Amino acid sequence: MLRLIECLADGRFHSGTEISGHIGISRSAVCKQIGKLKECLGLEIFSVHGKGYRLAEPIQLLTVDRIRQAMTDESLHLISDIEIISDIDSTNSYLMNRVSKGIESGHVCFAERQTSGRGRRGRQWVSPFGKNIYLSVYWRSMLGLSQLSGLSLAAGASVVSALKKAGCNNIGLKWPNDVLINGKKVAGLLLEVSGEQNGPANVVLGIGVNIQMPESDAQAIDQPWEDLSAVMNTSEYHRNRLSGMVLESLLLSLKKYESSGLASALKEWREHDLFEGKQVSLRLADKYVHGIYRGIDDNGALLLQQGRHLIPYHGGEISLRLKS
Ligand code: BT5
Repeated sequence: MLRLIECLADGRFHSGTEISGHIGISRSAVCKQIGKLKECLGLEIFSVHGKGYRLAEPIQLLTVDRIRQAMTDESLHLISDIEIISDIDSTNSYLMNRVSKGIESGHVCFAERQTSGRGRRGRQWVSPFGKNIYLSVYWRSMLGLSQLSGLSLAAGASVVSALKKAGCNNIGLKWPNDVLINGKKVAGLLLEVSGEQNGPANVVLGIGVNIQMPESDAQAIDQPWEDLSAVMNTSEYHRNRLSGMVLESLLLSLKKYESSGLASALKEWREHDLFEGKQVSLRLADKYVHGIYRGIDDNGALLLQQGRHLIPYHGGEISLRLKS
């Protein structure tokens, strides 16, 4: 089916005869596969008598070569393997499963679509085909589990810097792991770790970035969302190029964290913190607490000013909302 998508990727009309010649299947097989693309991958495809088939929107498919071209040697040598999978439940789940079967640190997995993309605590990550970035990296860390709690903060800060370099404005961070544009969520990070309390640990770091989210898929997102195409020219910045830039920043932040922990990313995180000084509510396991958000401490804990007290709140069952 990928070859068929490649034929249609430019968003122009292609006749059944042309496609069947190109991928070496009969015209009736082309017709059947078009049906499958619509049904299984949720792609919108127009078929017009006498003209053929065309995708409602062009698609920039991911390729390993193009992703690598967008990266520098410094990050490329941290990669042991890159896989691009068309259709998968979740790139994080995939790598978590592969860890027990033995993969090398620096194993990277991209997907064109996720059928069960995951956020934290069982939440869903909406992941339609061919439009956004869904990426996970496996990293073998020498640090202990407790030392890794600040890693998703460090990675989030580095991704924001990379997207800013690509020309994306009005972008910043919401504790602990959300990237927002114009106050709406454009990307999220999911860190999963297993291993020994004092190290080593297996780390799978996943990120989803919306590049061009179709409205029809976005209906499943239950909070304000944004995509990069709203604030930058994403046809100039090809999906492969953005994927390479995001992957590079993730890999370099993993490497840097290994030697200096969160300390090296604190300045960057604080510069991009969107909530400083705002009245917020924190949802804890069993209650809400309210106060003024005062940024993060050196361990990455959220600081909430309640009256004259400055109280640190650590990850876990906390979610941050602007106080309504
Ligand atoms: C996150 O969780 O933000 C982490 C998302 C990580 C996704 C990547 S994709 C590659 C890798 N493989 C995976 O399976 N996951 C990772 P959390 O903070 O729990 O936020 C989840 C919430 O974000 C949902 O409950 C929705 O409200 C919202 N959401 C879901 N899909 C979204 C999207 N595409 N864009 C913006 N917001 C979304």
